[in-house]
Amino acid sequence: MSAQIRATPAEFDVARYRADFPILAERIHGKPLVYLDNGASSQRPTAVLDAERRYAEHMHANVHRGVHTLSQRATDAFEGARERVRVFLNARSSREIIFTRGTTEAINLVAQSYARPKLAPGDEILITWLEHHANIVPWQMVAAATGAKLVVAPINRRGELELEAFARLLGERTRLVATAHVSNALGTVLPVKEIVALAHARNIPVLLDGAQAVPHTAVDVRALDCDFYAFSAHKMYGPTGIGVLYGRESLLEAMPPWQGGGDMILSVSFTGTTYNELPHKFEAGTPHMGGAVGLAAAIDYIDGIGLERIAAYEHGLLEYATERLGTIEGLELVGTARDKASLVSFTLKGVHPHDLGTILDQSGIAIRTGHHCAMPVMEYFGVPATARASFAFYNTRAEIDVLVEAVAAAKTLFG
Ligand code: 7TS
Repeated sequence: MSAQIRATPAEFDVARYRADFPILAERIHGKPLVYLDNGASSQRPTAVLDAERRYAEHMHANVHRGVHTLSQRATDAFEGARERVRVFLNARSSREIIFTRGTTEAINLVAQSYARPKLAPGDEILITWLEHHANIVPWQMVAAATGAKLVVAPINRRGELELEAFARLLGERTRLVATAHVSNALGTVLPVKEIVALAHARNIPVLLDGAQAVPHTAVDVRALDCDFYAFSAHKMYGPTGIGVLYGRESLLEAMPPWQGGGDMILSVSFTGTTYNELPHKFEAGTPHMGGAVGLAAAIDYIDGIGLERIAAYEHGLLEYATERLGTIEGLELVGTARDKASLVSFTLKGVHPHDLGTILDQSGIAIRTGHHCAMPVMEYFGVPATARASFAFYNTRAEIDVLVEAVAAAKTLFG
């Protein structure tokens, strides 16, 4: 991610931050854990674990329904977390913050509740070639149900979106643009401000999949001017099972609920049901209150370090890893965008990524191998899979050295 501030390791007290993450002290096969699978799920600091535990020990009851003290505490904690997310995203109102199970559910909500009722045969949804399956399949599903078409904007060999081609694909029939903010398979940072401006010039709303962006960069939904923004807590040092859909209030207001049940209604009778107000209209059933509290704690934790400093430090890790991995013969980077978040995807001649992943695990190194739920990206680059090391601010150059040595050793073994 482009960084204005350059933080050297000396200015960024990574040892101190590492101490906040108990799991980083684990040993795997007798070796210190080198956790480089943050793109799949990041680890949780004590501050988050403590917040979840405090909630369970002192606040838990069901929300929005009891008059008893614990129910009020739980409601306050849950709604407090919503307000924390609002501030984090700089949204205008907490009515625009919907808690979901994660990015996947947030995108499905927009697909089913915003897109599906609007789409007619021949209408188009525009995505890009580098999307995670979570930002492909929900659109294929609504397209199949409505006769709409999925249109895919191309990328180039560096793994960057071809912005001019994207602009040309915005047409009379485009009803929605849905694109990643940062690609999980390649690390590419997309020019989301330009994307939004191009789409808005034609009155087309834009959904941004921010799953891989929020841990690495400050997101301001008002500055981005996007209409929907989705992310998961578990990729930003929070718990699993909780995520967020930000939606522009005027759009959310006009959308029908997508799941029915408790909490999303004001009154129910057999002659008709009145739906609750935003954001509750989209939160049927008992939500993941402990998760929301954990997410708020993760936001506090990240803010305490500063996303600018995190981005700058991680940028250093990315540059170091790119340079060092580049010295290994037969290693090819997949995804070399000029603006990249801190992950490296690569192939190694003669070694299948899955074998590489298994060998690295023997050295205590956790990376992800496979198609990264982005099969069209693999198809584009003509590879079945890649190995991916994705960095967090708690990773170090010494860990990258361990990775590079283990990859080089694997190459010797197989090569
Ligand atoms: N969008 C992007 C860009 C993602 O990277 C992911 C998860 C999702 C959506 C789905 O998020 P979820 O929390 O709802 O599952 N990406 C990955 C990954 O890269 N490796 O494992 C999961």
